[in-house]
Amino acid sequence: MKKLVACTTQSLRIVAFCALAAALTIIVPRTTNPCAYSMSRSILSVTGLDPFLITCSSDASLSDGAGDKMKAGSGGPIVTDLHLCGDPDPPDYPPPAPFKCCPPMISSSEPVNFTFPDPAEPLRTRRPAHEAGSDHMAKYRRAVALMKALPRTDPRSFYQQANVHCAYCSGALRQLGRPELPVQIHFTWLFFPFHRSYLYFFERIAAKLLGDPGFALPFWSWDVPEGMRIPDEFADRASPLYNARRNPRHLPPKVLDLEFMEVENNYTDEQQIQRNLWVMHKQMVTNAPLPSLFYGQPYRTGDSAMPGAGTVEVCPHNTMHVWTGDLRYPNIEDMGIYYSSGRDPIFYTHHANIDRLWDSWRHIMRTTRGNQTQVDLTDPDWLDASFLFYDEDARLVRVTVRDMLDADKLRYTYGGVGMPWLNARPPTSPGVNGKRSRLKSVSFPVFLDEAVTVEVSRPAPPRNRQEEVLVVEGIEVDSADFVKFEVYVNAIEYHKVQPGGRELAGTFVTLKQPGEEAETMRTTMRVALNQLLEDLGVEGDDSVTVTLVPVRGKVRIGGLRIVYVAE
Ligand SMILES: [Cu+2]
Repeated sequence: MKKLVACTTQSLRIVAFCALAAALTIIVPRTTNPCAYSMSRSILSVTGLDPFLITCSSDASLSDGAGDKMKAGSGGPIVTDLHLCGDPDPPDYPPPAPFKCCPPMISSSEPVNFTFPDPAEPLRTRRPAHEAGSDHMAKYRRAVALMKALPRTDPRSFYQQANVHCAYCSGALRQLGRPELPVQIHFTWLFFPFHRSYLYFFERIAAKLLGDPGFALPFWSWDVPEGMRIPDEFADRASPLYNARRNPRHLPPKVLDLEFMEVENNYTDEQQIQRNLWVMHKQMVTNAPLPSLFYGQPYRTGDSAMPGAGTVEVCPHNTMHVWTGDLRYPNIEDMGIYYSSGRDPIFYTHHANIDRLWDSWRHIMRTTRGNQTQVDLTDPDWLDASFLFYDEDARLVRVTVRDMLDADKLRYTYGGVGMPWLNARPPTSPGVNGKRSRLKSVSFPVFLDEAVTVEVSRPAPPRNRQEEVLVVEGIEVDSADFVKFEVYVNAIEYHKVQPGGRELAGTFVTLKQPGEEAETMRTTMRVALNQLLEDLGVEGDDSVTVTLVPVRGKVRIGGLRIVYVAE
């Protein structure tokens, strides 16, 4: 926790940063015209990678409805602009090779607004990668080979495609209107739509290079027993899908651990598969009964990065990144850290599964709560948030979240696997709640050096049925580290809970962050309680005991409270 407690250095840096930001505010007029940002353009021109001319967008090309709000300086949808791209924040440990990640600026780099594909286009069916040897895996292999063969200056090359992820999560891209703030698409409500649009263009580029308009990405179905290993194709050293920077202990036939955090467990394959199914059930069903709990927290222009992640992003998304990455590297390249994860061809199949789970979650919500259930967020700052991608013809396209809500309109679907975790409700462990009367009083904030148990009172419920949510507030972690802690409910003797059992209400996991500007990551976590309290048979209690258990890394917790949420 050296960085969290080194207050003096930290404050000096903050003062220096604020002074710089204030100076920037004077030098850089807050306008939607990126040409005004002479400083960021000069930063861009020294990044050195891209030999193309920098062209200036006109105001008109950016007028996607966000411009007026931008002038206010805060609030409004997050809008990105390639002209506001600079050096990424370096990771805390020296990377295996220096890197930059701004997309190339080609002379035609004026964004066009996204248009939907022709409804007559064949529907692409993404299929599971564990069907190794099948045609579609052979096509994916060939597509990656073709992308790798393109020159690095081509925005459709594998090198540049990998850099897209880096640019959107390593501090390289800045918020239009607030250039002192990075665009970070993780730990926010942008997580699902950003990655959907990223894969959409990646897939179409692959299809074009293959000359196969029906090409569909395979997905790594790590949530179903047959898919709970690295698919064989990725482990073939002769394949372009191979990546040397993966955990050598996790090659097939090793069964994956959806809650992995650096330490191997000694479960049998059967136990591991069962626990993986419980994790899936918690993250997809019981912990995600509301859109905000599934998608993540609001993130608008002017906001600090990483306000809070949705259930699936934290786990299994983050945990699978760490499980796949190579622990012999201190940053866990390639998959275990944001800047390099797109370099591993398995990333796109991992995220296709995340994207599939987005659709699965909507399906579950509609089948359990009725077709009229509102499954998408309705906030215009979510719907109008926009990202830039190069398409299969190397045209720069501005795409909004609103464009990405209907996979059918995007002409793709998923097939080949079911939801075996749908009814995999984890077991309870009776008699683990010890004696509340012996609890020590806790004053927040607390450093999680050891497990902390707190009695949290439940406010009087509103008359209409709403979701009761435990909010873990003011979480602070050292960005240089990756961190995991667990949240148990009514399990003071948490070590007696069956691994993966019901009292383990939630798991918090971060990936390592780039350093510099954000040495401390501040975020929040939310745990849905209705189903949990029903399963534990304690719906009538006035309070619950919450035990926070550190697993990996150092973390400070600002407080705990219970709220009721209606959506
Ligand atoms: Cu990811």
